[in-house]
Amino acid sequence: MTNHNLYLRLVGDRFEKAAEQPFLITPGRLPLLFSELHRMSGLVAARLQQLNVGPGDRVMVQVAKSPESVLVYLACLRVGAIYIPLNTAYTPAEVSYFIEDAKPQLFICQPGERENLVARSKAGNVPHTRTLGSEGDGDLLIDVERLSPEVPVVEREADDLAAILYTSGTTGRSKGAMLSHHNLSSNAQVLHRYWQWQDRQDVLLHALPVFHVHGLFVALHCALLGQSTVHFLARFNPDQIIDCLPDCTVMMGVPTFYTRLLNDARLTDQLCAKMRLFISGSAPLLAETHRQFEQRTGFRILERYGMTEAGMIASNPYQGDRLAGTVGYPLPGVSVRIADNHGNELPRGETGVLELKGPNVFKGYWQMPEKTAREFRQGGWFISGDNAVMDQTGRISIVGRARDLIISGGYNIYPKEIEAEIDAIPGVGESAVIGLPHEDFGEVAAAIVVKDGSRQLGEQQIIEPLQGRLARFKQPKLVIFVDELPRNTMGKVQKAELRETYKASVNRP
Ligand code: MCA
Ligand code: AMP
Repeated sequence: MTNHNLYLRLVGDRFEKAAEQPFLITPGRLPLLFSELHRMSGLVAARLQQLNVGPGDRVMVQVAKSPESVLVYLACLRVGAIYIPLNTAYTPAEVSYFIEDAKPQLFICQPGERENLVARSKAGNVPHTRTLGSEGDGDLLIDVERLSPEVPVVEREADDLAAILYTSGTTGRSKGAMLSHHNLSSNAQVLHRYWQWQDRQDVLLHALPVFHVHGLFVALHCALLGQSTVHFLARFNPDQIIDCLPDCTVMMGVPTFYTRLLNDARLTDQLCAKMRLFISGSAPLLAETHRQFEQRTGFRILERYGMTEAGMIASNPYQGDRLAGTVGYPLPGVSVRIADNHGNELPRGETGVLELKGPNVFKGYWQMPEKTAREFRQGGWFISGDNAVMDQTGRISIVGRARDLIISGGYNIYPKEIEAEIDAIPGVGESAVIGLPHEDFGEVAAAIVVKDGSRQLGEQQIIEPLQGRLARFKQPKLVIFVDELPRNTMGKVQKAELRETYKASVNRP
């Protein structure tokens, strides 16, 4: 049997004879070298085995971005475990749900969160809880050097799961998108070719979080396939970005990265002299940002489109027109069609829901077969939930969302989840959470609240109870009280009308 384990493609023993080339350069730390990658992921894999983590077991991870966190990911692949990264902003209450749902064999959290989370792990019957800090500290890796790194790469079939990434749902309940070894390796190989990755020469600027597809798979997989050195920054810090840019050739970011860089006078064409490619995705890039960026640096940002359930789906061409406001063409091997609400393909030029098929499309939602079935059309087309239009040449523009979703600084916020929390606050009659334009984050969540008259309510009485229940980025940045919500004749809340009414309410960060 062919071993489809993604680890073999990404690392294997490909780099053992590599010269001392850095893989991850992290400020203030010694670089993690390519030549060390197989041995070090072997040590972590040996630790996982000591904790009885084997093929098919889930390893849930809520840790700071660090070279060690990448080693944990690679070690999971190597032993055939399923990697489940969580946003570090999630509260213990949110994490409890994921633990309950995924039933991990091992949960790894930040050392400072241990107290908060061990009880949750126990309640969820997680056999092992360990800690990992941003410097590799914590108890996960204690004495790991004493173990043998000779851990074989477990045989995996193409459809075996490599990772589960949680994505919120329109019902408010998070769903685990199951991604197979083949989903991830096929997408990585396509991107590596499509963006003309320069093997051993590209240097990647990485300031994205590593718990989402963008920072974890798109960026790191391309770097591994291309044996690229990565400036691996904990977060988007303008000073560090400006410091690193002269040494880099590729940057991937969400639109907020680009608007923030444009607000920094230090961004010049000279600073980007070595750069080859700026890529944007996860949220719509404004045409104005595209234009200003080109004016300032000479680079036309390459915008691409993807989603957790399918990795990357479409991209502007590497060579050829990178058009602002479009996400380019379906990637090789990916089929895209624009359909009406019943799954009938629409003629070019008409707006409808984007549906897709291809080796990148996930295996379904973890333990939700019915939900999974509802998201696919006959013939295997996955319904993306994005509204789009395709021109005569096949070029795609995303024009809106069929589902109720806010994208803030590249993070998804599902209004339903926030509304459920707000509606539970005493004194609230009902609420509607909408996305409003915001200069820095693109859009942010705002809550429109109707009181029930039983008690005095101000903004603080709405926000306060959300602390500890919802991650900060999901919490409304503005609360507006109204007498009633606008509804249509069917009784449905008219969110478009609310968005229009309050569109200028939050603007500056
Ligand atoms: C932080 N805050 C936010 C956000 N980020 N609020 C709304 N939206 C956000 N995205 C809040 C914090 O809770 C805090 O609130 C305050 O803003 C400042 O937080 P800080 O951590 O300093 O913010 P930052 O470091 O400046 O981060 C902003 C950021 C970051 C750089 C835009 O959110 C980011 O890296 N986003 C990228 C997300 C991403 O990778 N998305 C890809 C997923 P307070 O002060 O009140 O406590 S999508 C995907 O993977 C698909 C497949 C795709 O197509 O790529
Ligand atoms: P996620 O579920 O976090 O993977 O987010 C995926 C969603 O992000 C997609 O369904 C789109 O709505 C949005 N998205 C990603 N890339 C783009 C883009 N380039 N333009 C517009 N929306 C995007």
